[in-house]
Amino acid sequence: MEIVDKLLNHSRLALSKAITAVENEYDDAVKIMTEIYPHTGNAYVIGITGPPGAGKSTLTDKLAKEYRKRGKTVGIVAIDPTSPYSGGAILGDRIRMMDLMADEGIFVRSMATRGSLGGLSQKAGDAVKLMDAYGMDVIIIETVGVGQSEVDIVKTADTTMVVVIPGMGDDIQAIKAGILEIGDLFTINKADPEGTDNHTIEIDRILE
Ligand SMILES: Nc1nc2c(ncn2[C@@H]2O[C@H](COP(=O)(O)OP(=O)(O)OP(=O)(O)O)[C@@H](O)[C@H]2O)c(=O)[nH]1
Ligand SMILES: [Mg+2]
Repeated sequence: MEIVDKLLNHSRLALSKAITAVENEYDDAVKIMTEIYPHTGNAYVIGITGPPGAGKSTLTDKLAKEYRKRGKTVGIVAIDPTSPYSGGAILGDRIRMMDLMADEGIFVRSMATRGSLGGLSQKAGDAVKLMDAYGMDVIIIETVGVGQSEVDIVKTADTTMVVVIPGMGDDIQAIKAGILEIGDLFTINKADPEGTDNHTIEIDRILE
């Protein structure tokens, strides 16, 4: 297919269109995925999840910049949270990542949940494969980890990072069943206030 040839030849427009095809379940989506499949499997995939406002986008931005410094290309799939959690987050993410978009070695794509997460983990997974086939060295998926679907989205990553913030002990208990079990890395973010060491101990105890 022409779109696949273009994508493999590093056309950002073709990559963008292919993700749109997958996202909207266009007729050619399955064929695109079949054709790109042999070109996948080279990227390192990082899943970042955690509660709303924990600082996931900020970390994604910094990680992407650090990888660029080391000469790696980076794809970012940001799953937009649904409105009950943070209505302004979509715009916030886009603005924060604006300076990344000027860099040819970075490709940022937001995928909306549109109120339902049905099928989204498959679509996000396909978006990752498309960026992989395009040739991105590292792909970061950011999602707000509050339920099973979000967990499904990140658990296929090579490394999964759960971002938590101090002083959310009860919340951690509540989300334990979902996200704490899938984390390879636990990042205690916004660690400026006092008592952060206690938080580390708290997480250690929950993980036992
Ligand atoms: N004090 C402090 N603030 C931070 C830190 N990291 C991020 N923030 C701020 O916290 C706010 C939320 O950060 P985001 O990176 O948007 O958090 P997020 O987890 O992506 O948020 P959602 O995608 O809406 O769930 C922003 O105003 C950041 O500037 C940190 O380490 N310390
Ligand atoms: Mg975010």
